[in-house]
Amino acid sequence: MMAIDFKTTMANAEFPSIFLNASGVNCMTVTEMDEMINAACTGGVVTKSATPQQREGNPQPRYYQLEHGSINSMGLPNEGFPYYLDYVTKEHAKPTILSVAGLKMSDNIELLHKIQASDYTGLTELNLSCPNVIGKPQVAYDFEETDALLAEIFSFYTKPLGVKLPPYFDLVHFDQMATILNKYPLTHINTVNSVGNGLWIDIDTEKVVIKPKQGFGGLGGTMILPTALANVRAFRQRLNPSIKIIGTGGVTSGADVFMHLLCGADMVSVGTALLHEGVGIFQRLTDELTTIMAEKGYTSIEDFRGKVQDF
Ligand code: OXC
Repeated sequence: MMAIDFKTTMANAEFPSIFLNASGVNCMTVTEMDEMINAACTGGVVTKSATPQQREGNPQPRYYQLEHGSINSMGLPNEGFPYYLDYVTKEHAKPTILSVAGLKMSDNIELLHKIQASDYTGLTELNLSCPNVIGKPQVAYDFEETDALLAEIFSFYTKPLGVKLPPYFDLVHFDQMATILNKYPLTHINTVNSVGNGLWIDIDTEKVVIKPKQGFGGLGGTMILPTALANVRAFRQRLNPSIKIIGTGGVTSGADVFMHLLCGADMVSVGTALLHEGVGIFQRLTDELTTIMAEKGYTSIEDFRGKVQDF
């Protein structure tokens, strides 16, 4: 099979492949982040979303595998911002994306001030969409607050910055959010975070399957693929071409990757399936995508990216 070049660039970063981990999976510790960097066919690594201080997260059990995906309510367990800033500031063989998640608006501003003042020059992604922090809503469901936050951030922030979005389910919401995002010099959006506050029940015990929030948690994996594709497609149709898209959600095969790319994704990240299969998944996805492209006579992603056809 002919090898295809999957290199891609975003802002000042040159990724050797389009594949990333979804933040939260395989990226909590230096060992896990190094494993992502060193694995075959990965583009680099996205860190676990960093909060200002180290956090234990929500009580266990907080992750459960479902037949068609997963439900989680981790609650942003992480080693704290200084740990991840230190990691990304060091030299690595592949680019890094520093994911940050303030627990309140002033945290987000403060974290970005710290990155601005630091030696880190790479990409940062502001997580506006964690559904699992008890008592905190997903920021990007509040359109006015998101607009005000980005206005404040871009009054001082000059380094490459993207945002991680929750899934939207209404075409008017895509219009409204895209109008807001298009006002700012964002490098990218990452769409979608988990589908917030699903619920699953074990019929033997008649109990919910995770402990936090009485069992409510974010859904990931195969069952959210159509939602992820819709979000990638809807934003690609509405965002300035300068804002790139990392497609996240429901990828378990090369065919799923192909669909994300047809919808307009520039890079593709993998969460639930990476957790179950390990970093070897990126070689498999690359092989499967290469086979599909070869069958169709495509030699580059640019031959079909964003070119999904209407009926
Ligand atoms: N999305 C997040 O942004 N964070 C994690 N889970 C999720 O689905 C978490 O830590 O709860």
